[in-house]
Amino acid sequence: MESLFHAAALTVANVRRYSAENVRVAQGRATMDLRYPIGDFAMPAQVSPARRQQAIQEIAATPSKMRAAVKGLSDSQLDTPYREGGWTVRQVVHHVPDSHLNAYVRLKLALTEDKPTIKPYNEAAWAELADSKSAPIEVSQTLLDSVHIRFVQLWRSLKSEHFARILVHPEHGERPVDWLLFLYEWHGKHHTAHITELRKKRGW
Ligand code: NI
Repeated sequence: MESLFHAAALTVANVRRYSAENVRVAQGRATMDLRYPIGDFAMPAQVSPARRQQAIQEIAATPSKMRAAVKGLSDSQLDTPYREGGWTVRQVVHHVPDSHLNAYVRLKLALTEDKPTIKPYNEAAWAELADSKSAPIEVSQTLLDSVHIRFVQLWRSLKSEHFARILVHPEHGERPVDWLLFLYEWHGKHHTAHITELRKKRGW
C-alpha cells in the first residue's frame, strides 16, 4: 500500500510522504478513513515480552486471516478496487507477500549484520507489475504461508537483546527490530481489513 518503503513509515506523515497512494488519499478525510481501516501504525505504548508474543501470534495468523478475507470472491470481485482509486483486492493480496518478503529479509539483515542499511522498494510500482495485476491469488496465498512459516520461526527464536538490534532506513534513520515486529503485526491486519471492509460495504 505504500510506495518507496511503506514499512519504514513510523508516522502518518511519513506514510503519506513516501506513498503515491497516500498522496491521493491525503486530499480527502473520507478517503483517508478507507485507507486506514484499523488506524495508522503506532508502536505500542509499552513493549513487553507478552506484547511481543501477541504480535508474533498475529503474524502467525496473518496467512489464514487473508485466506478467510478473500474466500469465495469471484475474479471480478478480486479485480475491484477496495476504494476509489485504490488497489484491487488482487493487488492487495499480492502486495502482502511482496512486503513481508522484504520484511523477512530486513529482519535477517538486522540479525546478522551491524546496523545494516536496508533497501527500500517502490511498492506502488511493484503493484502495477504483471504478476501483481493478474496472477491468481492462490500463488500469493501459498507464498505468504511459506514466508510466514520462516518469519514466525525466526521471531519465536529471538531473545530480548535481538529486539534492540538496529537497522538503518535510508530516509528514516535507525529503527530497532521491535519496530519491524509491530509494524508487520499491523500491516497484515491493515490489508486484511481493506478486503473485509470492502466486503461489508458491498454485501459480498
Ligand atoms: Ni502495505
